[in-house]
Amino acid sequence: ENGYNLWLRYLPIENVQLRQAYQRQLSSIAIYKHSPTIDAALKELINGINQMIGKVPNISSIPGGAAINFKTNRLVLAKLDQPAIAAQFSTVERRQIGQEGYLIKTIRQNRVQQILIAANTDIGLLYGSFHLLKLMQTHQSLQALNIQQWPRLKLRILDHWDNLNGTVERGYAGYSLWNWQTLPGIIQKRYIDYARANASIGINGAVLNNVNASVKSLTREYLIKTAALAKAFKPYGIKVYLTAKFSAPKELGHLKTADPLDPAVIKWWQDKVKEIYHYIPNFGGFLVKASSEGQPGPGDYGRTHADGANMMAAALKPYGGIVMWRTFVYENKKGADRAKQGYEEFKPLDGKFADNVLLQAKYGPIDFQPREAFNPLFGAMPHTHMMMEFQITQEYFGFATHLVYLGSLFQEYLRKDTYQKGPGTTIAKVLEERVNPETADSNRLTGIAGVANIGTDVNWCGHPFGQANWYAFGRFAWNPMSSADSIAEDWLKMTFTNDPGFVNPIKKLMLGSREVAVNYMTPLGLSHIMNFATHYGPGPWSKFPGWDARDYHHADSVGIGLDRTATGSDAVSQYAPALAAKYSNLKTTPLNLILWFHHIGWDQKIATGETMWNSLVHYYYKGVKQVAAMQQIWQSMKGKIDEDRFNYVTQLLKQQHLEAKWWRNGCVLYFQQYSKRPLPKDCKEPGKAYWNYPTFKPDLPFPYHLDDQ
Ligand code: BDP
Repeated sequence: ENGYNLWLRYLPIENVQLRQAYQRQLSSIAIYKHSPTIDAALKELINGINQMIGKVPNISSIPGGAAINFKTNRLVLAKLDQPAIAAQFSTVERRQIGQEGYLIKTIRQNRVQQILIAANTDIGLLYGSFHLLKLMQTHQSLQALNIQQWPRLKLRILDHWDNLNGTVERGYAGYSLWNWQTLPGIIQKRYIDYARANASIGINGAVLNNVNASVKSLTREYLIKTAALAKAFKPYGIKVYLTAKFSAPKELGHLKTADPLDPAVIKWWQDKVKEIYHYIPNFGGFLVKASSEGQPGPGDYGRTHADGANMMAAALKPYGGIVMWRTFVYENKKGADRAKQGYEEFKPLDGKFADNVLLQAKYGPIDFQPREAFNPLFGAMPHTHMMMEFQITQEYFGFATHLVYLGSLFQEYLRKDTYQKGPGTTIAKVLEERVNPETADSNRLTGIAGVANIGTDVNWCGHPFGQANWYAFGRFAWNPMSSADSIAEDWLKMTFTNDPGFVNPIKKLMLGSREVAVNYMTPLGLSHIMNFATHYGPGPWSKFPGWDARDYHHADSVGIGLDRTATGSDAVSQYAPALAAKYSNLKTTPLNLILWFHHIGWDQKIATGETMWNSLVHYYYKGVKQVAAMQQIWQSMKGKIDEDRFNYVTQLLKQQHLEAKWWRNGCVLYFQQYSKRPLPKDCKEPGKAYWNYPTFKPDLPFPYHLDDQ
């Protein structure tokens, strides 16, 4: 068992009663019409059903316009333009599901039962088929189904930070999936399995290349390669997008400028877009990282982000393409609070972006940290389409070595209340554009993106539990108000086993795992204290020209944390007044963000009931203990799942435990230099042998020789 099949493992149903019920209910499948998407659905159903119940269903066709025939039990896969199918559902149901949703219903006449999967589109039928398979994978009854499902966000996109040479920026699961050398001729099975996995959770877009873009991806040669992938993904409802480097008119077009207001530049992009759609008729559009971390952008020509985004959007508009423009901008200036910069640059541009532009903002104002305050741009740009950017790849979460279930993180941010239009203005609502009902219509452009954690590793994600983060991202993209708990449960059942003796304890372990990592990495609202170059392991001592990690933690002889209230950087003022007031007062600031918003004296008592120093140390020690507890729980699962994955996760957890200590020891010893306080009595002195203290060399050796203390 190598994990290749992800959550699409269709294990034989061992419960005889259930298997027999499924066998009766799914002895045949009927469709009205074939199409590439319907055929993909049929293939998945036949394969899944056969694997789970050991019987290949018969496939039959129903003539268009025919009534439902109640002679046999069967599964019917049909669009709602068939009157006999439409008649089974209300007008509201049929409308509500839109262009990508589906309805699943069990109907009965006398003793004959039919399960209908109905949708307005073929892709809805494919999504519905995956839902039915999920019900079987999780051993649910099909007796009385009445399911209405539709996605709450229009664009549900994976961002691949893949370079054309096959490496993946911040990718920890092997190389890029896209083999540019053998494209367009060779369509690997893996591409199709990637598309299946995405379709099974409703992901409908993929940005194929790195945000730190190469113009090469826009050359004719690469467009033809990209077209082959786009064609392969199409039956699965996945559109491809490309990142567009702002300087492309200069680099590829040999123009003197890339100024977005220059007529020659405008023309160059128009021609390029025309060429793209010639090769890729269902091309989605561009993702752009501009005027950010050294990437070129409109700022180079004294133009605004809106000038740049709108110019590209105008070129894409005639073809239905869109622009996703990132808000990730900052300068590492001494004394400047990086958390404020995105808002400062973008907030004044609210309402200035074309209607086919979305701003793609990271969940926090800094950078995919284990925990940040939420990005104040959410809710503050009511006249702009805002799109969420999550990071599924664990750049700041122990790469593919640490078990961190991100479902909890996705849930935390999506449910955050921005208060921008009073209480209840959650980020989910902002993303769904449900805040202003008067401007909300079904065509509104809404979206969410996740930086993919997928590569050529046989199990796709490196860590077997990394798959859960891909899965959870898709489920939250489908419905931002989903629950991390039930997603974890489905994933565990589909990926491992339905045995409650495994599912219940491991679900609990998963749900706690993100907080555990926060505890041993960046407790109480600390951020960006990881090794500067790799973002792996501790580095509160990291120094870099112009700034250093101290700009993020502000530890000194008095205390620790950033004052972001009015007496400090005043970042609090970027939030709605109710929140600004809450965050300004240490007493009302959530405990898990106190060091994000306040500089706190070492001896000051905080809500834990202990002093700041003792609390900080206790969090680090607690994190390490929690990983040890995770190891123990995992050990008690021996025999409940396959040996291969059991042993692999065992090793990974052991490594995670070593590294949690690496974090604890590094951070506690480093901060102790400032606090000059002893460790609380119940905390054993961390081993110092392997640290080059007190010089705090920026790149500490990897802790292979960590002893078990
Ligand atoms: C940072 C990553 C860097 C990315 C950047 C981004 O370290 O590799 O290029 O985000 O999002 O977190 O553009």
